Amino acid sequence: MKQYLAVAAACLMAMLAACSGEKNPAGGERIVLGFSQVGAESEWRTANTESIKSAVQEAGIQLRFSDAQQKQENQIKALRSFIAQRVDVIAFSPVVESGWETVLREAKAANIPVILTDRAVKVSDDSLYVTLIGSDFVEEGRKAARWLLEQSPLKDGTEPVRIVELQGTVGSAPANDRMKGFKEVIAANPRFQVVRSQSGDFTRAKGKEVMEAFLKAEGSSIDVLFAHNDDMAIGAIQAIEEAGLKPGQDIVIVSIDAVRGAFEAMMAGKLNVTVECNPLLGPQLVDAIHAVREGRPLPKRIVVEESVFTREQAAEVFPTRRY
Ligand code: GZL
Repeated sequence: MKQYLAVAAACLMAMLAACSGEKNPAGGERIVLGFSQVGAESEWRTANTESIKSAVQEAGIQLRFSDAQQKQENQIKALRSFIAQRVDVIAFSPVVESGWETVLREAKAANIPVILTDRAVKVSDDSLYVTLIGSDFVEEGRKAARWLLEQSPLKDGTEPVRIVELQGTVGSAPANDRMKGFKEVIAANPRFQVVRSQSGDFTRAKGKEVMEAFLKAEGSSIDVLFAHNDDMAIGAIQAIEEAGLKPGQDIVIVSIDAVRGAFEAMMAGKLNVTVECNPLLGPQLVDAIHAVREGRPLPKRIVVEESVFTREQAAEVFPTRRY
């Protein structure tokens, strides 16, 4: 009986392997990865997608890619489709933190490991995913506030410093955590107060639109803009200039991501500082996929190292930037 079961199991594995894709260049069974990406909302996201696609291709992994256009329902549909296709591994960058428990349980029931890239999920059972590869967004928010309190032109003086905040996508881990880290550090100096805070959804267009509303409401009393990403900061810069004010001077601007557009704005004197958020997660995702397939243990959290770049450094650093 035992022999019969062993043969049956081997046949089943061979069938599953056969339907999961062709041979890889090395001659083994080609790994099939289902990847659900948030969208294409920012320079950061474009660089993140390029890093993942090129690393996966270089590793000979077959990629099934889905762009959710920043909609959670599209990501859930994509994950269900990957489960139905019986891919070997699922990876995704969750557009928001909550609402994943059911579909992640379906993936677990189908014995398909799930790797999170970039953003976290809130679930009751963290065995529903293997690991999260991404930045510490709370620390990014802290770094932005520390620059403001310790290095910005406003660090000295007695006058109140009025801050407006462009939040990322509502409910997303980077928006929640960057806000948390920023607030935690500015609480040390009561001169610094966030007077308005609203989501610009991580896009240039929405960032400009919300900054226009801030300027209409607050006029020239705004001292600082804290933007959760460079794309919203770049949109806001346009609004500030159209209001006849000088971005980076009349309004100090601190942002996050450190994408190419931010360096160009800093070199033009229109952005004061950007906190790096590294999107080049492709190689680490491939390493995690191989570890999962080979049964090697992985830490629950793989954090990427990051810096802070000021306007004064921009010209020197820009040629070395990879995204
Ligand atoms: C951060 C990432 C954020 C970026 C934005 O890891 O999730 O989403 O900061 C992007 O530019 O849209």
